[in-house]
Amino acid sequence: MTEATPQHIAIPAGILERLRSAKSVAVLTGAGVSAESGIPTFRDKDGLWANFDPQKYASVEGWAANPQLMWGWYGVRRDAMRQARPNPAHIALCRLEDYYPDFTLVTQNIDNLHRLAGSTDVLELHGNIFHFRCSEEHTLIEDAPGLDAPVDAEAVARGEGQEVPRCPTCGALVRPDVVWFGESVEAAIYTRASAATKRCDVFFIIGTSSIVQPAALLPYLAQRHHALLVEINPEPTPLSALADLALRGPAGAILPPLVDLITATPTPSPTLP
Ligand code: BV8
Repeated sequence: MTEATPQHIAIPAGILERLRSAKSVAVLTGAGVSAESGIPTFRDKDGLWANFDPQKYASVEGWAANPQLMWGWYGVRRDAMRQARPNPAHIALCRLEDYYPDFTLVTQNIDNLHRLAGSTDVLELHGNIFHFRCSEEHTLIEDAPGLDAPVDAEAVARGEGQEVPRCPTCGALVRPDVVWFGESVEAAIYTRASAATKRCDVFFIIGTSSIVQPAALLPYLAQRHHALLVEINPEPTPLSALADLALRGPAGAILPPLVDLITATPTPSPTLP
């Protein structure tokens, strides 16, 4: 059976049938899904890490060494993410959530754009930049003096720290509720992500370099449990060789027509009179 596919997406009929008939689907997204919302990725040439060393700026050691500079750097990113809006990739993933009976979205992104797009029950492996917690008690903090104070982006770029708000309960420094290098992903979240990965019929890997652990282990777990692996990324990654289908291009351009194909009601073949 040949499928009328959008110009730039050629999907073998057998794979398209598996995509259409799947009951349980899991998706892992990375920074590439938010690239078309104007948020720089981590490792692309114009990525975040191009100017900032992740070990210095997104790690436990970095916080211990200079919490004021870390607070400033996260404040600059938070202000940029606050301006960002979901792009067609985020919206297309909401359509997939509506289509599949069992759908789990796991993201490495901290920008809140999946939730803003309407995805429900998003598993945020690396936390959320708009949430805060006490650096000592680890309790979530919704309000504290200075929590919303704007940061001076130019001062931060010059390496100048910004004043860090204090926990209203114990006075310890407030930190972003994100997972830094050298910190464990929240066990309950990773357990749910692993369970969804083990039971899924299809596992999408979208916009991630598949480098950061333990998120990068999930596609291998999916494959061990016989899921169909679909990668969407303009560039090849360490995972590409494992993928059953690798769609090369920006997620915002590929996902909408792909979801159209998956959710289309196949036209019944004409029956002879
Ligand atoms: C941990 C939050 C246990 C903060 C981030 C083996 C096993 C276990 C751990 C390790 C291990 N080896 C090394 C480690 C340690 C480390 C790690 O993985 N290091 C890497 C560098 C090798 N892992 C950890 O520390 C993790 N914790 O393992 O706990 C433990 C406990 C104690 C001591 C040791 C271990 C915690 C990792 C979480 C770190 N936090 N972010 C913040 O954001 O500031 S990671 C950061 O990287 C972001 O979350 C980001 O999302 C994530 C992954 O990057 P990507 O999303 O993939 O982004 P990237 O730029 O790399 O790629 C973008 C892709 O998009 C590219 O492929 C590009 O081609 C593509 N793209 C571009 N445009 C588009 C596009 N795709 C589609 N459409 C487009 N338009």
